[in-house]
Amino acid sequence: MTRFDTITTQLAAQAIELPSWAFGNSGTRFKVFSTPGTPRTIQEKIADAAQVNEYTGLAPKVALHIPWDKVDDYAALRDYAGERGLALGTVNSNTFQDDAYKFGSLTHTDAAVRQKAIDHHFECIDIMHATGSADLKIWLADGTNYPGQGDIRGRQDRLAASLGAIYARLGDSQRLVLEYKFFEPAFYHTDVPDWGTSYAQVAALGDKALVCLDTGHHAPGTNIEFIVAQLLRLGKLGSFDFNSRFYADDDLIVGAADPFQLFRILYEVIRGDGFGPDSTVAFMLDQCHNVEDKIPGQIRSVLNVQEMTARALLIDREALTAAQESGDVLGANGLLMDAFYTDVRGDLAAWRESRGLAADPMVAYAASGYQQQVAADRVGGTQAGWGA
Ligand code: AOS
Ligand code: ZN
Ligand code: ZN
Repeated sequence: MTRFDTITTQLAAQAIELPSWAFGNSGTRFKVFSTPGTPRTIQEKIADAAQVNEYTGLAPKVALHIPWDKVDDYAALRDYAGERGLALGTVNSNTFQDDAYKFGSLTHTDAAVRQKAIDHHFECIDIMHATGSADLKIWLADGTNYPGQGDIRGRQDRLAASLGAIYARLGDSQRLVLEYKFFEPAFYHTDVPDWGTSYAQVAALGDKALVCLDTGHHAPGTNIEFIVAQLLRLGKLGSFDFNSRFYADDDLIVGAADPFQLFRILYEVIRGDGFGPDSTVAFMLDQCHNVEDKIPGQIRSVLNVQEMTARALLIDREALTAAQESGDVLGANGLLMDAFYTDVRGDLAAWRESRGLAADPMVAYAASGYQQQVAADRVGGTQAGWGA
């Protein structure tokens, strides 16, 4: 197996983008619990995200959600983040909370509604220019609940036209990533249900349009690493929304439900050159913390990604190829499992310390007193956005 000390340069380059909404209160349709110290503003969310980066060295960017994170002065917000060692990352659009979008946004039959949704994306692109963000992420709630409710083919055509208008507005160094999801809030069909549809739509747009893969948006049993391999092969994997699911779009801590799946995904990312200094694949979290503390929840999440990345980097790829090509089924499987079963926590802790970071970021954060301080300072933390 590959030695840990040979993978540290690769590990040092890892960067994971945090979602601003992970720091706000969130929940289910049954109850939104609040936690003491929840941020009241985007500035406070950024301050909390800076804590995650301070203790892990893994999270130098924060993704924004418009309109939840709307401010008057985005350049000032960029400076505010910069002073805390962070950059502003992906801008997430929102066409799922206005009454006008009840029957669709970019796919709506009414041109005026489509234009409203397109204009919202133009606004997001303007914001990206001010924040220095590279990616516009589009996730659509568009879909239908009943067979016959909508013209599923016509909606695809209107989606293509709307995306074309948005794409034409992108700056040279900006990208559009289109996220797919096979259910919810619509249940009979969604307009971007799977990677194939997202791929078909973005391929028609051009090089600056790519697919966003949210790990929680697949049916149980889906071989997600295969999708990763295929999209990388096609040069169309733009970004990840990492999270865990047990049943639906749970948005739980990445690596919590199935660390082995995360390991397999990361192996295909590494193998397909989706990881490393030359990679253009953005690693993002798309999570919410309903009952656990949010900052430690995010710290645990980025550490889980780091840990599984380390294990995936340990795979002896040469030996694996040799075993695969010689038909050594169990030998090949054994090489993969050896790396997966390797406990890298001790090595990672020692390596962190050698870089001036805390050996155990969870413990160091808990001991810092930040949580108690914000709980005392902040009164009336706001919801992340859902059901607001
Ligand atoms: C929704 O299910 C998606 O996963 C999104 O990525 C969404 O944009 C995110 O939850 C913030 O709105
Ligand atoms: Zn997502
Ligand atoms: Zn989701």
